[in-house]
Amino acid sequence: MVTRDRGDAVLETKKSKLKPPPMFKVILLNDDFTPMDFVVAVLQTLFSMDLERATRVMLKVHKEGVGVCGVYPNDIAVAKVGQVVAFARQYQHPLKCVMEET
Ligand code: TYC
Repeated sequence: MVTRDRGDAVLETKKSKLKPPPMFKVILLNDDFTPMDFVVAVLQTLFSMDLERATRVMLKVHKEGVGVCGVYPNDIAVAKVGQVVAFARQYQHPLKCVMEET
């Protein structure tokens, strides 16, 4: 592609052949047993949310069934899901966490 700047210099630019990496939503699912304050702690600890945002996301999951914790490249999303599930199981909570391509 040829473009000209205001001083009429010619700039050769090429279309990048690199696709942006696929991105994945990390999603929390509701259940009837995991305590609300545990879910809030998960969102604060593993997703760096402040108390207000963590509470808002937890209540969305509680009311609507699902909520997004964050959007990450594949390897980070896999690690986050693993951390959530490992943390929950450590305390015998059935909390579910999945990932989904955006
Ligand atoms: N529904 C749970 C309760 O009433 C709270 C909860 C919220 C559980 C979000 C999981 O991802 C979740 N204790």
